[in-house]
Amino acid sequence: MKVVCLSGGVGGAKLAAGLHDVLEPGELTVIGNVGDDLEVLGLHVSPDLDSVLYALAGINDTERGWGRAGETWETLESARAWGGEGWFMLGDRDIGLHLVRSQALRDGESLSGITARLVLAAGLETRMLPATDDRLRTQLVTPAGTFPFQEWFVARRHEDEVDALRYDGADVSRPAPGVIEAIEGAEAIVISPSNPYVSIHPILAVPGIREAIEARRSRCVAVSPLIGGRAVRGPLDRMMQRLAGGTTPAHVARCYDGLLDALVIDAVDATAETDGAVVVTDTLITDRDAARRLAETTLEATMENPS
Ligand code: FO1
Repeated sequence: MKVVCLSGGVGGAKLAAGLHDVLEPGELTVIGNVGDDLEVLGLHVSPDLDSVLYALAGINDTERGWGRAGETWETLESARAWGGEGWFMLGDRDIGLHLVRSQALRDGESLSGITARLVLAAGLETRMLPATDDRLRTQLVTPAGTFPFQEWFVARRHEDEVDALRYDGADVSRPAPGVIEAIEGAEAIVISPSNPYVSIHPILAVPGIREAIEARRSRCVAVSPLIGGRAVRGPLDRMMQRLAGGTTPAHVARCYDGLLDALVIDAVDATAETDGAVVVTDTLITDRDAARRLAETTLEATMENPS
């Protein structure tokens, strides 16, 4: 069964790992958000692609949610001591990947090209595609000014309320090679339980991607990132209140207007306001087993007409 998963952030990586486990090798294509990418200490960092790569390979830090397990921070400490930027926590093991990717990009390789090589080096058969090889950067418009994603999220601890978002570069970006073909050839499309505004909308902002999903022949199912109106982690509930006017499953579904055949929601939301078909299950991904169970339920929802 060919499955495409749109993924960003920690929730995306968790569900992608579950899908990876329950599907046959080679059946899954993950399309990852690049709106969070940044250049820091001369390195190109693609946090959302890396979260998926590390989770699939089983080398992710499950406590922190991002980066590698068993991480040390000597290089960053040294850089800080030499007057370098120290606000974005790059671990020693993580930096190894950023060095390889940054060199490849400097040598003219595309982001999708180097991502494919990293996946191969990790021994994975899942396909991982950045939404675009072009420069696309999410900007948060707040009462305190407009900030690139990581500056708002990490440096300013996402404390500023968000009035609007911009996906700089999206209008002139092109889908990375293979993205449209993967969507067109998919037998199921899954939108992971990621923040719609900062993780999924930047993918959909790449011209051609939303249109390809709208024209799908397969079913498209999203997993709600909210449980009982609250984000599992991060600022999504506050953002939804301000930008969408609420945090019910109906508000989540409206973030994906025209794209969904069903929304997978948690049992605690079973009686909340919905908009369209819903599938009710336990959506909290506490470990890899929970990820597999949610992946299976989500795939079932892509195969049948839920009531
Ligand atoms: N998140 C933080 O809250 N603080 C950090 O210093 C930080 C560093 C970091 C380094 C590499 C990486 O792949 C992810 C990192 N993250 C950090 C997570 C990242 O900011 C977010 O999880 C995603 O961008 C949200 O989608």
